[in-house]
Amino acid sequence: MLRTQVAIIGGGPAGLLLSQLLHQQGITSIVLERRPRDYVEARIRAGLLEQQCVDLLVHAGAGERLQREGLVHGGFGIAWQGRTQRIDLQALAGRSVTVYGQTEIQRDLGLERVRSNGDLRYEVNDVALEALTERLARVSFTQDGVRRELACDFIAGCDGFHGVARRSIPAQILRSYERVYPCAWLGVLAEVPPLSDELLYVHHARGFALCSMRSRTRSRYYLQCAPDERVEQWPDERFWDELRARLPATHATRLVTGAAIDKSIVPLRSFVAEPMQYGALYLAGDAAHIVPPTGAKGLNLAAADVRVLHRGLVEFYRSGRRTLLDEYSTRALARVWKATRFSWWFTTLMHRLDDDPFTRRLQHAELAYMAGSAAAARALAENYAGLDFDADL
Ligand code: FAS
Ligand code: PHB
Repeated sequence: MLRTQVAIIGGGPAGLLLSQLLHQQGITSIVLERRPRDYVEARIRAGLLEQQCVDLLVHAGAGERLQREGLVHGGFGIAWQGRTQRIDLQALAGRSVTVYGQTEIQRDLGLERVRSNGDLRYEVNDVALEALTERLARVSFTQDGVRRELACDFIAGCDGFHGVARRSIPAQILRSYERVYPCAWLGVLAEVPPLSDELLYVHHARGFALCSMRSRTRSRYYLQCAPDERVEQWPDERFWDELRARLPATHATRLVTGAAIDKSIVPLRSFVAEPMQYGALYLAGDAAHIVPPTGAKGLNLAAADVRVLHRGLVEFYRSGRRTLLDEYSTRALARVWKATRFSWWFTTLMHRLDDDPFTRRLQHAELAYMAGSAAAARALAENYAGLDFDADL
């Protein structure tokens, strides 16, 4: 029987960041990841980080390349009906954001864990959680065809939306809240210079569009599409034509196109599971909550969960006290619901979710109001840049 202090299910950003932060405090962990390492490191997802998330990665010792190569943005643009407004994050919220791909964060954390002899096990199967309410919890899994058992004090469920951890909480205890949006995002990555120095969020009658980037030579674009569409229906030319059609004329002329090096479609949903703790099991990241990517909150929320959880574990192993651990679910959910509200609001404002002309008028009126109201622009900036970690309750 293997033994560790914290068993971590899932080697995504939440799992690796937790494992690294615990290591820094002398707390042992074993990370169980079902996919191969190169698959996890190649998965194209987030690209925008709150300053507090950057600070946490730096604190974890995985921020050196991020600080060197990340693109710091003091604002972003919103376009609608041919108009463009800049949201000055620095002036309105006193904070900037950083563009740095999740693939890079995954690689940096993976390297840091290997450098400090972290116990990361990739390609494990059939992870099962047991004895969650007993003194020692147990995790069983298959590695290289051998069934193994792991005894631990705590289990961190960092295995994403489709993982096993959340499903290990008894149905009579777990409550789920969900909103599924009638659209998806078609994302393209291309080795072409970005359209502008900052991100641009586009509200258009044909649907939402987002112009983002990964570097000064690599761009990331998203188009709102129908939830049942498939990538095969979107050859590169159709993608660029549709993007150009949704951009303000000034931006459309500057668009540089090229072959897509990655193309994917993700459904849009808001999902929150409560509680985020059951016995020795603590859920963090997408295992407990999903937000539509419009507000760029998914990865940032995962980091915020991990911050609260690792503090609780450190308090426990240092003093035996469980105060922060007992408050974990309440603290984490307070932030999760604020980010869920913000992501729902920004998605509803910027997407074409119905064909009702009244809705359209409301969206335009809210965008025009925001263009003329510092208070409204500040509310957007505060949420987008990230609410204070310590104001979570
Ligand atoms: P992950 O899903 O990343 O990791 C979970 C891991 O657990 C995976 O590696 C999985 O293989 C593993 N696993 C699952 N089941 C298992 C099992 N039974 N046993 C062992 N391992 C198991 N967020 C932002 O903040 N900003 C953005 O700009 C942004 N853009 C996004 C764009 C897209 C297209 C998508 C899809 C998401 C985006 N997100 C964004 C959200 C995204 O970044 C997630 O929030 C983030 O990956 C969450 O990290 P984890 O909680 O670690 O979950
Ligand atoms: C991205 O670059 O992938 C990205 C940026 C901002 C978002 C969503 C995705 O809101």
